Amino acid sequence: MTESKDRESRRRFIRRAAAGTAVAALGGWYVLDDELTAEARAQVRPDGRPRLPPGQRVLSELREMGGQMGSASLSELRIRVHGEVEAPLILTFRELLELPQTERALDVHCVTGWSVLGARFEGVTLTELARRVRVKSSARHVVFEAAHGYTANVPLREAMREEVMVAHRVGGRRLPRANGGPVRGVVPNLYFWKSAKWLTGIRFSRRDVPGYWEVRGYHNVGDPWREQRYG
Ligand SMILES: Nc1nc2c(c(=O)[nH]1)N[C@H]1C(S)=C(S)[C@@H](COP(=O)(O)O)O[C@H]1N2
Ligand SMILES: [Mo]
Repeated sequence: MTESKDRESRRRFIRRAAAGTAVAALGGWYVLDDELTAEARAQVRPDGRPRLPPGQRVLSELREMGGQMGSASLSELRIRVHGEVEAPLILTFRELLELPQTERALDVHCVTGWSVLGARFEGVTLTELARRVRVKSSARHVVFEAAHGYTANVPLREAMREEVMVAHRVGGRRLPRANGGPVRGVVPNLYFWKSAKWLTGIRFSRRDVPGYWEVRGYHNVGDPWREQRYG
């Protein structure tokens, strides 16, 4: 290890320790944080639900959970917004950036038991996209479509909540490729598998179409507060 790298990792350690964060190296800096977990357990969200859903513990930052990555190319990226809509769209990355942008601190909850609190995602809200394509009244579901055929189904009502977005930045920088960059869906009020990485499309649908994990035993809806983990 070079001296500067050593110094950098020591600085990181000190920063975290000062923030009261338990630090352990587990293939990186991923730590289930008992203090943050206890803090979050004492908090209530504006909607009256506990900040931390049952059975979850807090991780200090987003972890890379794998999956079959999509292309890293920004120039070739296309996001199709289609299905049960009056005016389907195919957005380039540049066009996505030209739409009204939203930044939100969001909590995400993985079905395996970790949560990340207050990750600052930036992107375009789903309601904004829905407005532009003029979703038909017959639509009832949204299918998030991603590279290599990964999909995640979300009831339209959930997808139209104001915090649901198509994100291209997190924590003030480009969304890392391992976390779904260039673009991912973020559906914070459902388990994190519903937040499709390497997004290629948003399809509005009349019918419910169970997605990649939903046909492999995960719950069809996936509400963390009801612990809808497995179907
Ligand atoms: N395209 C795609 N999206 C995906 C997945 C995947 O395998 N492929 N895994 C899901 C699961 S199970 C989780 S927990 C989160 C993990 O996101 P992260 O790697 O940014 O933590 O992405 C979700 N989105
Ligand atoms: Mo997951």
